Amino acid sequence: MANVIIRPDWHIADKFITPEKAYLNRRLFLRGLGFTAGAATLLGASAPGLHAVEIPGATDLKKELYPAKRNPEFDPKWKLSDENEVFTYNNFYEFSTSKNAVVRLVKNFTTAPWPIEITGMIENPLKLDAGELVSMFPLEERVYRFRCVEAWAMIVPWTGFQLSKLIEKVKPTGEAKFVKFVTFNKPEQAPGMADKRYPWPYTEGLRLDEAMHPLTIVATGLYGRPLPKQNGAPVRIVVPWKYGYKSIKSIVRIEFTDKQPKTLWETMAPDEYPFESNVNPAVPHPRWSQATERMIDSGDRVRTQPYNGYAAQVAKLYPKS
Ligand SMILES: Nc1nc2c(c(=O)[nH]1)N[C@H]1C(S)=C(S)[C@@H](COP(=O)(O)O)O[C@H]1N2
Ligand SMILES: [Mo]
Repeated sequence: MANVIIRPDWHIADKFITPEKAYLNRRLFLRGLGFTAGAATLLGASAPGLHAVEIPGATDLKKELYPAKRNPEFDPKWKLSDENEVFTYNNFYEFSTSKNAVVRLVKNFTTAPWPIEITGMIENPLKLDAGELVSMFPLEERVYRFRCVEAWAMIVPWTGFQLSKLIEKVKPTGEAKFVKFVTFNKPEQAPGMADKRYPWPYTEGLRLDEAMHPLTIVATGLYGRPLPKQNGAPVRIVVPWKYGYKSIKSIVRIEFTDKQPKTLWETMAPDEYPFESNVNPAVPHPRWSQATERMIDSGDRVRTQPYNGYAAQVAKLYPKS
Protein backbone atom coordinates (compact mmCIF):
# COMPACT_ATOMS: atom_id res chain seq x y z
CA MET A 1 0.00 0.00 0.00
CA ALA A 2 2.78 2.43 -0.93
CA ASN A 3 0.56 4.92 -2.73
CA VAL A 4 -2.24 5.19 -0.23
CA ILE A 5 -3.78 8.64 -0.27
CA ILE A 6 -5.71 9.48 2.86
CA ARG A 7 -8.06 12.37 2.18
CA PRO A 8 -9.36 14.33 5.13
CA ASP A 9 -13.04 13.69 4.36
CA TRP A 10 -15.45 12.83 1.63
CA HIS A 11 -14.92 16.01 -0.37
CA ILE A 12 -12.89 14.30 -3.01
CA ALA A 13 -10.48 16.26 -5.20
CA ASP A 14 -12.01 18.49 -7.86
CA LYS A 15 -9.96 16.85 -10.57
CA PHE A 16 -12.42 13.96 -10.42
CA ILE A 17 -15.53 16.05 -10.99
CA THR A 18 -15.64 15.20 -14.71
CA PRO A 19 -14.21 11.71 -15.00
CA GLU A 20 -12.36 11.61 -18.28
CA LYS A 21 -13.26 7.97 -18.80
CA ALA A 22 -17.02 8.55 -18.51
CA TYR A 23 -16.76 11.53 -20.83
CA LEU A 24 -14.87 9.55 -23.45
CA ASN A 25 -17.30 6.66 -23.23
CA ARG A 26 -20.27 8.95 -23.71
CA ARG A 27 -18.56 10.37 -26.78
CA LEU A 28 -18.02 6.91 -28.18
CA PHE A 29 -21.65 5.97 -27.56
CA LEU A 30 -22.88 9.02 -29.40
CA ARG A 31 -20.44 8.63 -32.24
CA GLY A 32 -21.76 5.11 -32.67
CA LEU A 33 -25.14 6.67 -33.40
CA GLY A 34 -23.67 8.88 -36.12
CA PHE A 35 -23.17 12.11 -34.22
CA THR A 36 -20.10 14.11 -35.18
CA ALA A 37 -17.37 14.56 -32.64
CA GLY A 38 -18.39 18.21 -32.18
CA ALA A 39 -22.07 17.46 -31.70
CA ALA A 40 -21.19 14.62 -29.36
CA THR A 41 -19.16 16.96 -27.17
CA LEU A 42 -22.04 19.41 -27.01
CA LEU A 43 -24.61 16.75 -26.26
CA GLY A 44 -22.36 15.06 -23.75
CA ALA A 45 -21.90 18.32 -21.91
CA SER A 46 -25.45 19.59 -22.05
CA ALA A 47 -27.45 16.41 -21.61
CA PRO A 48 -25.95 14.33 -18.79
CA GLY A 49 -29.23 12.41 -18.48
CA LEU A 50 -29.09 11.33 -22.11
CA HIS A 51 -28.60 7.60 -22.52
CA ALA A 52 -28.05 7.09 -26.21
CA VAL A 53 -26.84 3.51 -26.07
CA GLU A 54 -27.95 0.52 -24.04
CA ILE A 55 -25.68 -0.31 -21.17
CA PRO A 56 -24.99 -3.96 -20.38
CA GLY A 57 -27.75 -5.55 -18.29
CA ALA A 58 -30.17 -2.67 -18.94
CA THR A 59 -33.85 -3.16 -18.08
CA ASP A 60 -36.79 -0.97 -19.04
CA LEU A 61 -39.36 -1.37 -16.25
CA LYS A 62 -41.44 1.85 -16.14
CA LYS A 63 -38.66 3.61 -18.01
CA GLU A 64 -40.93 6.61 -18.59
CA LEU A 65 -40.44 7.45 -14.88
CA TYR A 66 -36.68 8.08 -15.38
CA PRO A 67 -34.69 10.10 -14.69
CA ALA A 68 -36.52 11.06 -11.48
CA LYS A 69 -35.89 14.45 -9.90
CA ARG A 70 -32.98 14.51 -7.48
CA ASN A 71 -34.01 15.23 -3.89
CA PRO A 72 -32.00 18.34 -2.89
CA GLU A 73 -31.64 16.97 0.66
CA PHE A 74 -29.55 14.12 -0.73
CA ASP A 75 -27.47 16.00 -3.25
CA PRO A 76 -24.19 16.57 -1.45
CA LYS A 77 -22.21 17.54 -4.59
CA TRP A 78 -19.79 14.68 -4.20
CA LYS A 79 -18.24 13.43 -7.37
CA LEU A 80 -20.22 10.42 -8.55
CA SER A 81 -18.38 7.21 -9.25
CA ASP A 82 -17.86 6.39 -12.91
CA GLU A 83 -21.05 4.60 -13.92
CA ASN A 84 -19.17 2.21 -16.19
CA GLU A 85 -17.45 0.80 -13.10
CA VAL A 86 -20.66 0.68 -11.08
CA PHE A 87 -22.40 -1.27 -13.86
CA THR A 88 -19.59 -3.81 -14.34
CA TYR A 89 -17.96 -4.40 -10.92
CA ASN A 90 -20.62 -6.26 -8.96
CA ASN A 91 -21.16 -8.50 -5.99
CA PHE A 92 -24.06 -10.76 -6.92
CA TYR A 93 -23.19 -14.28 -5.77
CA GLU A 94 -26.26 -15.83 -7.39
CA PHE A 95 -24.38 -15.27 -10.67
CA SER A 96 -20.70 -15.40 -9.75
CA THR A 97 -18.24 -14.67 -6.99
CA SER A 98 -16.11 -12.97 -9.62
CA LYS A 99 -17.13 -9.30 -9.75
CA ASN A 100 -16.35 -8.72 -13.40
CA ALA A 101 -18.18 -11.85 -14.55
CA VAL A 102 -21.60 -10.91 -13.19
CA VAL A 103 -22.54 -8.47 -15.94
CA ARG A 104 -22.03 -11.18 -18.57
CA LEU A 105 -23.84 -13.91 -16.61
CA VAL A 106 -27.07 -11.93 -16.09
CA LYS A 107 -27.95 -12.24 -19.81
CA ASN A 108 -30.51 -15.02 -19.27
CA PHE A 109 -31.89 -13.52 -16.06
CA THR A 110 -35.50 -12.44 -16.64
CA THR A 111 -36.78 -9.67 -14.40
CA ALA A 112 -40.30 -9.26 -15.84
CA PRO A 113 -42.87 -10.33 -14.82
CA TRP A 114 -41.66 -10.14 -11.21
CA PRO A 115 -44.16 -11.03 -8.48
CA ILE A 116 -43.41 -9.60 -5.02
CA GLU A 117 -45.08 -10.58 -1.78
CA ILE A 118 -45.32 -8.44 1.34
CA THR A 119 -46.39 -10.61 4.22
CA GLY A 120 -46.17 -11.53 7.91
CA MET A 121 -47.19 -9.38 10.86
CA ILE A 122 -48.99 -6.66 8.93
CA GLU A 123 -52.61 -5.57 8.53
CA ASN A 124 -52.47 -5.18 4.75
CA PRO A 125 -50.55 -7.98 3.04
CA LEU A 126 -49.80 -7.33 -0.62
CA LYS A 127 -49.03 -9.36 -3.73
CA LEU A 128 -48.04 -7.24 -6.65
CA ASP A 129 -45.72 -7.05 -9.64
CA ALA A 130 -42.49 -5.06 -9.38
CA GLY A 131 -43.92 -2.63 -11.94
CA GLU A 132 -46.81 -1.83 -9.60
CA LEU A 133 -44.42 -1.36 -6.70
CA VAL A 134 -42.24 0.99 -8.76
CA SER A 135 -45.35 3.06 -9.61
CA MET A 136 -46.80 3.08 -6.10
CA PHE A 137 -44.95 6.14 -4.75
CA PRO A 138 -43.28 9.08 -6.47
CA LEU A 139 -39.69 8.23 -7.40
CA GLU A 140 -36.80 10.48 -6.43
CA GLU A 141 -33.05 10.38 -6.91
CA ARG A 142 -30.62 10.39 -3.98
CA VAL A 143 -26.83 10.45 -4.01
CA TYR A 144 -25.54 8.03 -1.39
CA ARG A 145 -22.18 6.63 -0.34
CA PHE A 146 -21.97 2.86 -0.58
CA ARG A 147 -19.41 0.81 1.34
CA CYS A 148 -18.76 -2.90 0.78
CA VAL A 149 -17.39 -4.94 3.69
CA GLU A 150 -14.47 -5.81 1.37
CA ALA A 151 -13.31 -2.18 1.71
CA TRP A 152 -14.28 -0.81 -1.68
CA ALA A 153 -16.67 2.09 -1.98
CA MET A 154 -18.61 4.16 -4.46
CA ILE A 155 -20.86 7.22 -4.60
CA VAL A 156 -23.97 6.66 -6.70
CA PRO A 157 -27.33 8.21 -7.55
CA TRP A 158 -30.08 5.73 -6.66
CA THR A 159 -33.66 6.19 -7.78
CA GLY A 160 -36.42 4.95 -5.50
CA PHE A 161 -38.60 5.76 -2.51
CA GLN A 162 -38.34 5.45 1.26
CA LEU A 163 -39.10 1.98 2.52
CA SER A 164 -41.01 3.71 5.35
CA LYS A 165 -43.74 4.71 2.87
CA LEU A 166 -44.38 1.09 1.98
CA ILE A 167 -44.26 0.04 5.63
CA GLU A 168 -46.84 2.69 6.55
CA LYS A 169 -49.08 1.34 3.83
CA VAL A 170 -48.94 -2.32 4.91
CA LYS A 171 -49.28 -1.38 8.62
CA PRO A 172 -47.16 -3.68 10.81
CA THR A 173 -48.99 -5.04 13.85
CA GLY A 174 -47.64 -4.32 17.34
CA GLU A 175 -45.79 -7.64 17.36
CA ALA A 176 -43.57 -6.94 14.34
CA LYS A 177 -39.99 -6.10 15.34
CA PHE A 178 -37.94 -7.08 12.28
CA VAL A 179 -38.20 -7.08 8.51
CA LYS A 180 -36.84 -9.96 6.46
CA PHE A 181 -35.99 -9.61 2.76
CA VAL A 182 -35.66 -12.52 0.33
CA THR A 183 -34.05 -12.63 -3.13
CA PHE A 184 -35.33 -14.73 -6.07
CA ASN A 185 -34.67 -18.46 -6.26
CA LYS A 186 -34.05 -19.27 -9.94
CA PRO A 187 -31.01 -21.56 -10.15
CA GLU A 188 -31.74 -22.22 -13.84
CA GLN A 189 -31.06 -18.53 -14.57
CA ALA A 190 -28.37 -17.87 -11.99
CA PRO A 191 -25.30 -20.13 -12.35
CA GLY A 192 -23.76 -19.13 -9.02
CA MET A 193 -26.65 -20.81 -7.22
CA ALA A 194 -25.17 -24.17 -8.20
CA ASP A 195 -22.69 -23.58 -5.38
CA LYS A 196 -24.55 -25.36 -2.61
CA ARG A 197 -22.27 -24.13 0.16
CA TYR A 198 -24.48 -21.03 0.31
CA PRO A 199 -27.91 -21.20 1.96
CA TRP A 200 -29.91 -19.89 -1.00
CA PRO A 201 -32.00 -17.90 -1.52
CA TYR A 202 -30.08 -14.80 -0.35
CA THR A 203 -31.81 -13.27 2.66
CA GLU A 204 -31.24 -10.15 4.70
CA GLY A 205 -32.96 -8.32 7.51
CA LEU A 206 -33.30 -5.11 9.46
CA ARG A 207 -34.84 -4.10 12.74
CA LEU A 208 -38.17 -2.40 12.13
CA ASP A 209 -36.80 0.99 13.28
CA GLU A 210 -33.87 0.64 10.84
CA ALA A 211 -36.28 -0.24 8.05
CA MET A 212 -38.41 2.81 8.93
CA HIS A 213 -35.40 5.18 8.92
CA PRO A 214 -35.71 7.82 6.19
CA LEU A 215 -32.31 6.83 4.71
CA THR A 216 -33.47 3.28 3.97
CA ILE A 217 -34.85 3.06 0.44
CA VAL A 218 -36.41 0.69 -2.01
CA ALA A 219 -34.12 1.34 -4.97
CA THR A 220 -35.63 0.95 -8.42
CA GLY A 221 -33.02 2.75 -10.50
CA LEU A 222 -29.40 3.82 -10.78
CA TYR A 223 -27.85 6.71 -12.75
CA GLY A 224 -31.22 7.86 -14.01
CA ARG A 225 -32.35 4.51 -15.44
CA PRO A 226 -34.21 1.45 -14.20
CA LEU A 227 -31.83 -0.77 -12.20
CA PRO A 228 -29.61 -2.88 -14.47
CA LYS A 229 -29.88 -6.60 -13.79
CA GLN A 230 -26.40 -6.86 -12.28
CA ASN A 231 -27.22 -4.10 -9.77
CA GLY A 232 -30.36 -5.85 -8.51
CA ALA A 233 -33.24 -5.38 -10.96
CA PRO A 234 -36.09 -4.90 -10.65
CA VAL A 235 -35.99 -3.69 -7.02
CA ARG A 236 -33.50 -3.85 -4.17
CA ILE A 237 -33.05 -2.37 -0.72
CA VAL A 238 -30.33 0.22 -0.01
CA VAL A 239 -29.20 0.89 3.58
CA PRO A 240 -26.30 3.34 3.20
CA TRP A 241 -24.88 3.22 6.76
CA LYS A 242 -24.42 -0.56 6.72
CA TYR A 243 -21.99 -2.78 4.82
CA GLY A 244 -23.08 -3.46 1.25
CA TYR A 245 -24.33 -7.00 1.77
CA LYS A 246 -27.26 -5.60 3.77
CA SER A 247 -28.42 -3.86 0.55
CA ILE A 248 -30.10 -6.96 -0.83
CA LYS A 249 -30.77 -7.20 -4.58
CA SER A 250 -33.70 -8.44 -6.70
CA ILE A 251 -36.15 -9.03 -3.86
CA VAL A 252 -39.29 -11.15 -4.14
CA ARG A 253 -40.50 -11.09 -0.53
CA ILE A 254 -40.64 -8.71 2.42
CA GLU A 255 -41.77 -10.33 5.64
CA PHE A 256 -42.51 -8.70 8.99
CA THR A 257 -41.65 -10.85 12.00
CA ASP A 258 -41.07 -10.79 15.75
CA LYS A 259 -37.80 -12.76 15.50
CA GLN A 260 -34.45 -11.56 14.22
CA PRO A 261 -34.19 -13.20 10.79
CA LYS A 262 -31.24 -15.39 9.85
CA THR A 263 -29.37 -13.83 6.96
CA LEU A 264 -27.31 -15.65 4.33
CA TRP A 265 -24.06 -14.01 5.45
CA GLU A 266 -24.70 -14.43 9.14
CA THR A 267 -25.44 -18.11 8.54
CA MET A 268 -22.15 -18.48 6.64
CA ALA A 269 -19.91 -16.62 9.13
CA PRO A 270 -21.53 -14.96 12.15
CA ASP A 271 -18.34 -13.31 13.47
CA GLU A 272 -17.50 -11.84 10.08
CA TYR A 273 -20.97 -10.72 8.96
CA PRO A 274 -23.23 -10.19 11.95
CA PHE A 275 -26.84 -9.07 11.65
CA GLU A 276 -26.26 -5.42 12.54
CA SER A 277 -23.20 -4.69 10.36
CA ASN A 278 -23.01 -0.92 10.67
CA VAL A 279 -19.98 0.53 8.89
CA ASN A 280 -17.35 1.10 11.57
CA PRO A 281 -13.71 1.98 10.81
CA ALA A 282 -12.73 1.13 14.40
CA VAL A 283 -13.83 -2.50 14.19
CA PRO A 284 -11.68 -4.52 11.81
CA HIS A 285 -13.09 -7.46 9.93
CA PRO A 286 -11.42 -10.55 11.45
CA ARG A 287 -9.28 -10.81 8.31
CA TRP A 288 -8.65 -7.16 7.33
CA SER A 289 -8.80 -3.54 8.49
CA GLN A 290 -11.90 -1.42 7.92
CA ALA A 291 -10.09 1.88 8.55
CA THR A 292 -9.93 2.92 4.89
CA GLU A 293 -11.67 2.10 1.64
CA ARG A 294 -10.80 2.13 -2.07
CA MET A 295 -12.97 4.13 -4.46
CA ILE A 296 -13.84 1.70 -7.27
CA ASP A 297 -13.12 4.07 -10.15
CA SER A 298 -10.18 6.27 -9.12
CA GLY A 299 -8.55 3.71 -6.84
CA ASP A 300 -8.15 6.45 -4.21
CA ARG A 301 -7.90 5.32 -0.61
CA VAL A 302 -10.09 7.38 1.69
CA ARG A 303 -10.82 7.12 5.40
CA THR A 304 -13.88 5.12 6.30
CA GLN A 305 -16.43 7.10 8.31
CA PRO A 306 -18.47 5.79 11.24
CA TYR A 307 -21.84 4.71 9.88
CA ASN A 308 -20.39 5.40 6.42
CA GLY A 309 -20.75 9.14 7.03
CA TYR A 310 -24.36 8.98 8.22
CA ALA A 311 -23.69 9.11 11.99
CA ALA A 312 -25.61 12.37 12.42
CA GLN A 313 -28.70 10.69 11.02
CA VAL A 314 -28.48 7.18 12.47
CA ALA A 315 -26.21 7.02 15.56
CA LYS A 316 -29.27 7.62 17.75
CA LEU A 317 -30.62 4.24 16.67
CA TYR A 318 -27.69 2.61 18.53
CA PRO A 319 -27.55 4.24 21.98
CA LYS A 320 -25.39 1.46 23.49
CA SER A 321 -22.56 1.55 20.94
N1 LIG B 1 -29.21 -10.98 -3.70
C1 LIG B 1 -27.99 -10.47 -3.48
N2 LIG B 1 -27.89 -9.20 -3.03
C2 LIG B 1 -26.67 -8.65 -2.81
C3 LIG B 1 -25.49 -9.41 -3.01
C4 LIG B 1 -25.63 -10.74 -3.51
O1 LIG B 1 -24.64 -11.48 -3.74
N3 LIG B 1 -26.89 -11.23 -3.75
N4 LIG B 1 -24.25 -8.86 -2.74
C5 LIG B 1 -24.23 -7.75 -1.77
C6 LIG B 1 -22.95 -7.09 -1.67
S1 LIG B 1 -21.73 -7.92 -0.83
C7 LIG B 1 -22.72 -5.83 -2.16
S2 LIG B 1 -21.28 -5.01 -1.87
C8 LIG B 1 -23.74 -5.16 -3.00
C9 LIG B 1 -23.14 -4.82 -4.36
O2 LIG B 1 -24.05 -4.05 -5.11
P1 LIG B 1 -23.64 -3.55 -6.58
O3 LIG B 1 -23.18 -4.72 -7.38
O4 LIG B 1 -24.88 -2.91 -7.14
O5 LIG B 1 -22.54 -2.56 -6.38
O6 LIG B 1 -24.91 -5.96 -3.21
C10 LIG B 1 -25.32 -6.73 -2.08
N5 LIG B 1 -26.58 -7.38 -2.36
MO1 LIG C 1 -20.19 -6.29 -0.30
